Parts: sequence; C-alpha cells; structure tokens
Amino acid sequence: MVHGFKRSKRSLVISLIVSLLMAAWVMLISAKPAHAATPKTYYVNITTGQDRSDYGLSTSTPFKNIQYAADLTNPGDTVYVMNGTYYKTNDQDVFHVTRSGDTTGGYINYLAYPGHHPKLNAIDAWNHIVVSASYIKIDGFEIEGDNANLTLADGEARYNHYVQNKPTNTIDWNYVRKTQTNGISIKPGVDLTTPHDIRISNNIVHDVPGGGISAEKSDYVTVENNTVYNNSWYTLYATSGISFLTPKDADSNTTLYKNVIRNNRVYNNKTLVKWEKTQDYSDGNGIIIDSTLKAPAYTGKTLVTNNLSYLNGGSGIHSYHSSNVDIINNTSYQNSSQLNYGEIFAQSSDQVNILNNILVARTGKNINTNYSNTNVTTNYNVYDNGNPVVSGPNDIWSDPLFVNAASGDFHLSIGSKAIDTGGASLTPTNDFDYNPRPRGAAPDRGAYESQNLIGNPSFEWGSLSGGWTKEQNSAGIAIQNTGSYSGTYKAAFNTTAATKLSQTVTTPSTKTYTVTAYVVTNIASNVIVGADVAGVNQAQQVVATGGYKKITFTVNATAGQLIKVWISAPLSASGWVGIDDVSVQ
Ligand SMILES: [Ca+2]
Ligand SMILES: [Ca+2]
Repeated sequence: MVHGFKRSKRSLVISLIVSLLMAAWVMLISAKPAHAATPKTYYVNITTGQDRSDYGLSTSTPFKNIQYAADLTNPGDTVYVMNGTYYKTNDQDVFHVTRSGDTTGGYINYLAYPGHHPKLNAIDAWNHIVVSASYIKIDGFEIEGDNANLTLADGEARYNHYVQNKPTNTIDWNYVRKTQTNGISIKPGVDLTTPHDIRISNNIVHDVPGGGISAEKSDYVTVENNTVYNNSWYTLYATSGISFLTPKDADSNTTLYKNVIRNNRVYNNKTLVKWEKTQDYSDGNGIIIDSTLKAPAYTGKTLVTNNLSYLNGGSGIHSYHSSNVDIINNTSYQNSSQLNYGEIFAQSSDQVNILNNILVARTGKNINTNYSNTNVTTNYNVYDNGNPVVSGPNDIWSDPLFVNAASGDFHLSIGSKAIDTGGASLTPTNDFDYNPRPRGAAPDRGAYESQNLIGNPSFEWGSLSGGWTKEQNSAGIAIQNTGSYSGTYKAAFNTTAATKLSQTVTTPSTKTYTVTAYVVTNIASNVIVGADVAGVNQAQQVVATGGYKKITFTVNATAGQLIKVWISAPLSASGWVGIDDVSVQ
C-alpha cells in the first residue's frame, strides 16, 4: 500500500550544478556576520497586483503572484494572499516554497489575508503548493482541483498510456500530468535537504485528482484543522487524503511527537484508477502513515489525533509498515467504499497505540485488521457494525449515537456509551472543536468530547458511579436497564421513602449554564429537578406525569463554583421515578 509520488523530471547535470552553486553560496553568506533583518510583510492579489520590485509591501500595491513573493522571502516574513483564484505559474505548481525560515528569524508564513479566502486552482499541473523548505507555515487557503472537469475515462486513459509506455520510457508527461495534480506536497527539493518544521493548517483541499496533503521525506510536520475531501479519484499513483510517506529524521529526538496530524476533517477521498506500480486498486485512504520503517527507518514519533475520517475509499486511518505511531481519539466512519482495508488499524507495523477511537464499519467491510504487527496496543475503542479482528480489554461494541452522521456531524448524543468511558493514557487535552478534554467523569472516545459537566450522565455505565450521590432513601435508588430515555440504562426511584439523587460539579468558567434532565414518573406532585449554586437553590421545576418530560432551566455561576443538580421525590407508596440524560453545560 505504499504509493508513489511523481517527481519532476530533471537533469542530473543541472542538479549537480545547482547543488555546487548553492554550496558556494552557502559558504559565501556563512562568512558574513549573522544579522536578523526586520521581518517583512508582503501582499499578493491576483486581480490588482503587479510583480515589480517597488510593489508588494501594501494592500494597495500588492504583488500579482504568490511565487514572486515566495522568491523574496527571508526568515520571519509573512506573505498575505488576498481574494482571487490563483492558477499554475508553470506546469509544476501554483507556487513552490524553496526559501526557509529558521530558529532565529522564525517561520516564513503564507497566510490568507485576514477576512479573505484565496483559492488555488492548478489545472494540469503536478501540484498546487510544494514546500521544499523548513520553518514554513501554510494557513487559510482553499485548494480546488479540477475533478469537476475530469472523468474516470480521463484518468484511465492516462493510466493505460503510462503502463504501456513505461517499459520503453516514452511516457508523455504533459499528457499524463492532467489527472495527477496534488494539493499540498511537502518534499525535498533539488538539494535533497530534508524539509522540517512545517505547519499546514486551516486549509480546505478538495477535488484534486491526486493526493490531498502529503509529506514525504520530511520531519516535524504538523497538519492541523484542515478539511480534505473528494481527492485522489483519478491519479495513477495511489494517493490519499492525508499521507505521511517515508519521513526522515531531521534530528535524533525519539520522545516528542515530531509529525502530527490532528483535528482534520477528511472524507470521500478514494482512488478510482489503478496504481501503476501494482496495476491494481490501492489506497485512497483518509489518513495513512506510510513506510516509516523503510530503510533508513525513521525513529521519530507520530501522533494522529482528533481527526474525523469518513466515507473514504481505503482506510479511515492506518499505519502501514511504520513504527512509533499513536492513533488516539479519532472518529472513523464507513470508510473502505472501494477497498476492504477497514477503519483504523496497523499493518506490518511496530509500536502503535490505537486508543479511544470510534470505528463504525461499512456494512460487509472490515472494521480493523491485524496483519504482521508487533507491539500494537488496542484499547478503549468503540466498534459498531462490524467485528474487529483485534480488540482490547476496555473496548466496547455500541452504537456511538452520533448526532447526525449523514450530514457529517459526529458529535456524541447524550446516552452514547463513548461518553466518559475513554482511557486517560495519551489522551489529548482538547477535542475536535478545541473544547477541553476531559469533561465530566472521564475522557470520551472519538474526536469529540461531550462538554456536559455531569459524569455518567445517562447512567450507561450500568451503575451510579461517575459522581452520583444517593442523598435520601439509598435503598430505593437503583439502575434499571429497561425503558430508558436513550441508551440502555436509567436511574430509578422506588419511593417508599422520600428519595433524592444528586451530582455536584465544579464550573470551569463564569457563564450561564443550561441544566437538562429527562424524567418520567407516576407521582402527580413534588417530583422536582433542581440546581443549587454554591449551596443556594437557584432554580427548580416540578415534573408532570405522563411519559418522559424534558426538564430544562438555566443557572448562573462563576468559575470554580459548585453546581449541585438534584432530583427528589416524596414518599409515595406506589410511586416510581425514572431519570436519564442529565446535563449541565
Ligand atoms: Ca467526558
Ligand atoms: Ca440512559
């Protein structure tokens, strides 16, 4: 399942000359005393700009092309790109970053100008953006490929041409290129230096016929908070939505996470054309960590966390022939639309942790696999619609109760057994929405953390643990597993005495909190849901009879105050009360 990346053809002679010239240049500048120039801010506007030396330093005199700015940058500089659609400037890309930032001057930043949404649309080029440099940030771009104007026949024709002409080295690259365009590609340039310290964030990469976001032979790459969809359909290189291929160590650090893929939404990436290398269908994954073990093996750690990966053609997320990969708190839903890889798994890998994820299989397809692995730890995951080949002692089989998977909303509904049942090991401190994790009694599984402060809010732990206190009539309060409002379990009162159940939470911030509970009772009066703030009752409501009633009200509290939510019932000889789905947030 490794996949190839097309490199531009280049003359070895030219490469050598360039390398020698660069070496001479490096020696020349190294002889000068180091000084940090004041960082510059450049502006680019494809509509109003001009590429001339007296332009670029204001929004009213912007450069026209991003490449023109890129070739002027020094460490610490920022290139602001304004509204407009930016097309290829040559057959390679829209722009190619070859100048690096450094630890002294800082990153070189390529940013959408505040409030602007620049779009890149490279028709018939190899890439949209190539980064062959270090200390680079790419943030806020929309990359829209040409899929809407391409067909499967276009992709297959180029595949056939490639396969037929490869043996005789007669491939027409100008013809083949059209269905291979990638989104953002990080890879070494002509000097083969390892690109490192690169942040790709807040971009939307969609409908490119090749790979979405890829990092190859690079290190310290963070891909964060991007939306990556509808990519890889027509390429013959078996690409994916987000891929990290054969990373190279820029240093010997083996303790920190060096490559990080987090908080991305990745969907409907798939390969519809065969891979030229195997002449069969391959990849089209949401996220793949690929071949870190290929010699020379990469020794750094990789983190894949808080991602949503769904409806992709290959896997949701997988580690292939890789080591030191932590896959934590991701949500993977109905992938493998084209192949039968599964949702989240390791293959031919070593030292992989698969923890706190939610895996929902496509009907009839694998949910996970366990082929040729060593030292893979699987635990605290949720499985639905499939039977895992490998599982851990704290894994559960349950519908995760997504709010609306069909519309891409993978928040957890109250009652989900993914809430408050995650493990604490390696758990990130926020969730997909950048809300704090954990909330309630424990971390949740999957990419979202319910922000409900109540622990075990739906009693789905099958117990009254998680913070509940039986205040009155302890013997009359029990867990029942029939007739709950949602999920399986509810708390139930047998009111042979006055009965009261409560939970007290500490507020994380000053605000108005909404209290919600679902209560059912046959007692006509004085079944009450209330909330005390700092020991003083602030609100309460009486529950009516006749089916589950949603009780909701608000209370005001300052940061660090205690809110006690309680449900009480009077003595009633034949009375009963059911309580479920209690929420404070
Ligand atoms: Ca929680
Ligand atoms: Ca329940």
